[in-house]
Amino acid sequence: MIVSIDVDAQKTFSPLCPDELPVEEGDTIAAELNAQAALADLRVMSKDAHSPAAKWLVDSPDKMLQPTGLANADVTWVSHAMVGTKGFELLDGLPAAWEYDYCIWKGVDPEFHPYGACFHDIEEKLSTGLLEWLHSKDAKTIIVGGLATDYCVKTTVLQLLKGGRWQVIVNAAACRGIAPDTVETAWNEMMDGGAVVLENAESIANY
Ligand code: VGL
Repeated sequence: MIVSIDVDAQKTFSPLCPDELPVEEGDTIAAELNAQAALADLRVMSKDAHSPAAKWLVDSPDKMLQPTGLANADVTWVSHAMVGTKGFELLDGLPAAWEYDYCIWKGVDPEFHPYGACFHDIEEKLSTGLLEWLHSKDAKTIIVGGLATDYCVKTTVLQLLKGGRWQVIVNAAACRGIAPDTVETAWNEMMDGGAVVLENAESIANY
């Protein structure tokens, strides 16, 4: 089985939500995500699904990335992907939520701010069910794209690499990142961990 995963492809991580976490060009990846999904048998999506009661929340981007002291939320972030808001929505051009074969909402608990789609917690003890689901479907190849390269895509890819003997391919054209230096480190970490990073869905089709 080939499985395609759309990681947090939400408006919050795009210029459509300038007061949240606007990743440059974050709103341009839907076509590439659809193209990689066309190569797969099954399609999964994850969403950040946060609460206004989140303990890691700060009121300004200047106060981001400060340690929180919480076990399952490493640093502070501005409000983003609050359930029911525009930022929570999937990018235009993607399927409706119910058209995916498996969906994950993460970061629902106000004490938790996970990055990867495989675990609800940073300590990676509380499964979202994704790894178990992938095993139950006998996944052989997993193609990943989404937002943001340097946080949720990276962590999801590293969790997938540890979680099974499948091949993990990252579609670079379907990813956008927050900051150039952390994006570069993220690509290196993913490749060092064993991920195959390819330019776009067309290169994946020819791989
Ligand atoms: C993300 C930073 C904070 C992501 C989520 O989805 O990559 N990044 N929260």
